[in-house]
Amino acid sequence: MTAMPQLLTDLHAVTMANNDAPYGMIRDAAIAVQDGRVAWVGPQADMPTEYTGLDRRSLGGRVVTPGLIDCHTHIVHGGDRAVEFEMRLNGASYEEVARAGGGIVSTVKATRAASEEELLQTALRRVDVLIAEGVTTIEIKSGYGLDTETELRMLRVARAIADERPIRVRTTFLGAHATPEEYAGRDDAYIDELCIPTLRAAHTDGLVDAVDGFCEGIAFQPDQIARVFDVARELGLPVKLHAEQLSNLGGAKLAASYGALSADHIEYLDEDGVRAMADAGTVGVILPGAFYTLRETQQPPLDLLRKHGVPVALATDLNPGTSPLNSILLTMNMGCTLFRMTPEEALRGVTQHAATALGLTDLGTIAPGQLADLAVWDIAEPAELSYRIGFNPLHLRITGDLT
Ligand code: DI6
Ligand code: FE
Repeated sequence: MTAMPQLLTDLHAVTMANNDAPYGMIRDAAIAVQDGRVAWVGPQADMPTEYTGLDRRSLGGRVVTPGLIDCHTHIVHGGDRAVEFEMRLNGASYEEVARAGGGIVSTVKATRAASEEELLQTALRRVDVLIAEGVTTIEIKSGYGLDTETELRMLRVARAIADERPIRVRTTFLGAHATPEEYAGRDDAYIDELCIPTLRAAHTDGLVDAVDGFCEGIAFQPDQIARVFDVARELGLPVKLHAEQLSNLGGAKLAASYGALSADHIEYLDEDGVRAMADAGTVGVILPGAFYTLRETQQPPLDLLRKHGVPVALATDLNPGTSPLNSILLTMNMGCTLFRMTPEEALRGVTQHAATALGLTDLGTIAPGQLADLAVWDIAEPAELSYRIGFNPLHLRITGDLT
């Protein structure tokens, strides 16, 4: 479908493109949109005459940013873990919670039991909350099925979300998330006999945009992740990794050696790993929701990431266990308050750098040729997006060629 060309006027463009101004800000700007892409952006007074005849829409002096991108979610899953949350706060030990069927296995059980339609409807309620905050692109992982049928079902639901709502979806295969009960004590067999064949099947069905794993003492070892990544490479799929969340197993370095799009969590990342990420162009994805929920105290090494020029993204990690965080705006606030990111870094983390973490080159900035995914805000300064807690100033969301 070809959208009508449009001229957005009377706005302040927070382009996040690399011009000399903070935030790539252009005040008193206009944006020309043609065929769902930005045709021109600049000071309204300098607008080329070829655009002056387009259908005008005044934005009344509001601030326009790129549409926000949540580059790490587990938004498709069955059930929730509220009772487990309550048990723990009433003093139950980890073992007691596990004996009562809690933890990641409870989400696997609930996800396996849920129909495709149930998974879709529950995910859409969460997606709609993000859409209301100006999110226009979302990444969605599998990883709560851990059997072939349910992993494929999760990925089909993730794809279906893009048919149900005007949002772009990138799918990530996360079969290497945990070992299911039926393979207890046989992690290697799970990887070789179930995870990898399921990845191949999901790829054959066109359901996979990237491949992820959970590299951790309580999950999979680097050599097991490497076997999954070898298959991803063979299939031509980019990789990313949950790395250095609870300990340092050298996951980020491993991921970088496969040219990973991103290494995520990274609280325990060291300078060696940061260097490897810088060399490979791997984005560091910071997930304050999991840090907060787990009451972690080890800070991700932002100064080292800055020193070596590693782009940093921010995401919700929206999942029922360690990050029931359904807000990209609160995620930005947490990035600033918990980790001392600047509001500009936080906004870059959910726009330009989030796009890079997903391998998307035509999203995340407002510039000629980019998809015209935009968020229009009732604010005067971009820092307000990170500053307020529990306040949503979205005025309007525009999604390029999507309807
Ligand atoms: N990182 C985490 O913290 C979890 N998964 C992951 O990759 C936990 C997921 C869960 O508890 O459901
Ligand atoms: Fe995660």
